[in-house]
Amino acid sequence: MLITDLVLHPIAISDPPLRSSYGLHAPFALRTIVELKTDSGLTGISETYGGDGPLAGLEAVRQRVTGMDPFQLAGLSRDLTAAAAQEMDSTPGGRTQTYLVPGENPLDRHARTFAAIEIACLDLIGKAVGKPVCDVIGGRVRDQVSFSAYLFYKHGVFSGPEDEYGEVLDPQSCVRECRQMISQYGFREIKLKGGVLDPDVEILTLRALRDTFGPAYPLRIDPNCAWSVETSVRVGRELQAELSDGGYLEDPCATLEGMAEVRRRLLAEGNHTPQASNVAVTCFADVPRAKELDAVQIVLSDPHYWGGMRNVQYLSHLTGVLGMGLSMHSNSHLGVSLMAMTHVAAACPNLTYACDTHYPWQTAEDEVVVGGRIPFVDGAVQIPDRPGLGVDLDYDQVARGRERYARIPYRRRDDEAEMRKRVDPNWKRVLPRW
Ligand code: GKR
Ligand code: MG
Repeated sequence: MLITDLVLHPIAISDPPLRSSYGLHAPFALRTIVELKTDSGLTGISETYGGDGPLAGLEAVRQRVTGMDPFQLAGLSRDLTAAAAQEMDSTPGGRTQTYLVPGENPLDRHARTFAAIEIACLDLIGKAVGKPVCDVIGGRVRDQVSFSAYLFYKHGVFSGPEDEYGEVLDPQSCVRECRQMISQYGFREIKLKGGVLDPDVEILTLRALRDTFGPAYPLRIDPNCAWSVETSVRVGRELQAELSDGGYLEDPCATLEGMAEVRRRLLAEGNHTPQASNVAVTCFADVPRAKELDAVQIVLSDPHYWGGMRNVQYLSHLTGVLGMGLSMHSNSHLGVSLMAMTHVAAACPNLTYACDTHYPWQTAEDEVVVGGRIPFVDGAVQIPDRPGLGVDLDYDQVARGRERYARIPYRRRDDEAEMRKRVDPNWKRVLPRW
C-alpha cells in the first residue's frame, strides 16, 4: 500500500466566547482535516490545528509523503525531528507554550506535522489489517476512555443566538455550566480554566463546585501561568482541600523554576497538591528537568503536538518509570481528533486522570464525521468495534467547514486580538497578571 495523495481540508468550526489567560476565543476555531489516499483504495484521516501555519507545515511534507508506505513512519519522524532540533538550537527558550497559544508555536510545528500524518497512517494501517487503531499500536488497556468536564468562564454570544451555556462570569453560573455538562455527558472529573477572574473569585468558584458536586468529583484548575509564584502558593494553600482527592493545580505560574518554587513552598506546609503542565512541559526534552526540579508531577500529553500517538505511548511509559502521572490536554476540536485522543488514551497503561476535551464546546452543525456527534456514556468514549479510528468523513460537512473557512478573515488563532475587539480595546496578555 502506497500513499498516492495528501488532501488537506482547512475548516472553521463555531466556537463560543471562551476566556482564558490567552484572551478570548474567536467565533470560529480553525482546524485541518487530513486525508491520505492510497493505491489500495483505502483512505486514512486525521484532524489537527488549523490556519496558515499548520497548513504550510503539511504542504512542506507533501512530496515526502506522496509515494510513502504508511507502515514506514520512522524515516519521516527522523527527518522532521532533525529539522526541529536544528531550529530549536538556534532559538533560546525551547518549545515552551508560555507566550504562544497552542498550535501557533513554530518550534513544535514539525511534531504537529508528523502527528497529523502518523495518525492518518495509523488509521490506514488499522483499515488495512481490520483492527482498531488502539490495537494496532500495541493493544488497549481499557475499552472506554474517561474525559473531564472542561469548564470555562465565558461571555454570552456577542452576535447571533445565545449558546446553551450563556454568560458564565461568576461562581454560580460556573456551577450551572458544570451541572449542564455533567447531566449531558456524565463526566466524573472537573477542570476549570482559570486565570480569567480575580483569583479570589476563582477560589470561590472551586469551592462552590466542591460544595455542589462533592469530593467524588476531583477538581483541577488551570490558569495558564496567569499567577505569580506568590499567588500560586496562596491559591494552592486556600484550595488544598478542594484540590485533594485526585485533583491538581495546572500551570499556575510561568516556567519550571516558578512551578518548582510553588511546589517547594506548598510541600513545606504539608500540602501535597500535585502540579500538572502542558505549558512548561511540551516535549520529551522538558521531562528530565521537570522531574529533577520536582516542578511537575503530572504531564499533559497530546497526540497533536507531542508528535503523534506512539510518542504519547512512550510518554506514558516514561512518566510511569519516573513515578509521574499522565493526563491529556486538548484544544477546540471535532470528532476525528476526539477518536485519535480516545484510541491513544486506551493504549496508554500509565494514564492516571480523565483526559481533557473541548468537545462539549463544539456543536453538531460543525461535526465532520458520519453519524454526527460522538456519544459519551458516563463521561467516557467507547472504542468503536471498527477498523482504524472508527470514524468516516461526512464530505458535505467537510465542505461546509471549508466554506466557513473561506468566508472568515483570520488564518491563525489570536485570542488577544479577539479580547481587544470584543471586551477591552486596551487588553494585553500580562504574565503574571495576579
Ligand atoms: O482553549 O483557551 C483554550 C485553552 O486555554 C487551551 O488553549 C489550552 O491549551 O486547554 C489548554 C490548556 O489546558 O492549557
Ligand atoms: Mg493547561
